[in-house]
Amino acid sequence: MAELSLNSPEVQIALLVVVATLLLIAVLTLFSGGKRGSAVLLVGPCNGGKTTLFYRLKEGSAGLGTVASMQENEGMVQVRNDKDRVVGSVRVMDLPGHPRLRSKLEQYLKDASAVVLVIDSVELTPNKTEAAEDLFEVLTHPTVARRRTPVLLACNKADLETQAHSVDFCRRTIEKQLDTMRKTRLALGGEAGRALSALGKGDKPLQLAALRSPISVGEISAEKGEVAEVMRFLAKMV
Ligand SMILES: Nc1nc2c(ncn2[C@@H]2O[C@H](COP(=O)(O)OP(=O)(O)OP(=O)(O)O)[C@@H](O)[C@H]2O)c(=O)[nH]1
Ligand SMILES: [Mg+2]
Repeated sequence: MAELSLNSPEVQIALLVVVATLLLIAVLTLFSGGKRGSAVLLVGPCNGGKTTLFYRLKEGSAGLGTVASMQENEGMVQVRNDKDRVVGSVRVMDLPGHPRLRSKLEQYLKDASAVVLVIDSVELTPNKTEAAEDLFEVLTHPTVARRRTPVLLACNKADLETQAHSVDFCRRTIEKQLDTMRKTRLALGGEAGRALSALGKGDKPLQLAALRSPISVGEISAEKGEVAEVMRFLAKMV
């Protein structure tokens, strides 16, 4: 059998094929956003109902959600389809809403497979700035922007029917607030490291439906166990 040397055309072609394949894999990985994160994050202003939702999803009960969280809760949640059949499980993290405890959000977003922004649809107006700030942090996070991490805007406390704002009102309010925030931040500059382009070009009013990360909006009641919108969202992750 003839010996193959590095200079032989067969070896050089084989090497070329290997290098080209590796390059192709690297480019595909880069453009598909790299690996998906491993946890679904529950974020949002204080009192929105994150911890209540966390226990509802994890244990089927409302838990002790009356105390402001001082630290994260983490657990596995069984995901069920519309026929109530278990289709998998996801790791869920409930983060404290208090601004002083929110500094870890940056870190957690690096490993998020999805984000649920829980807002109180009764107390929306006093909390809209904080809610939009959270959404801003999430959407302009470089990893979220690169991976197009899905986001669910969960309008909670829908059981308080006469006081709760409609899903559409919640969406429009957050959209408007985020638009204002984007304008201010663009004008101020100094947002080094943030993927501001994830919020569009700034030449027309911001629309949640047109952003890079897919954003859905749903009405829930964590307390009453009406969390089908969240389950449907989680089912897309498994
Ligand atoms: N009516 C109603 N009340 C709810 C619902 N979900 C949560 N709550 C109440 O809202 C309050 C705050 O709930 P939490 O789950 O502690 O809120 P949180 O977002 O975890 O708050 P922080 O930990 O401070 O960020 C509690 O009194 C809950 O009982 C809901 O769907 N309906
Ligand atoms: Mg909490």
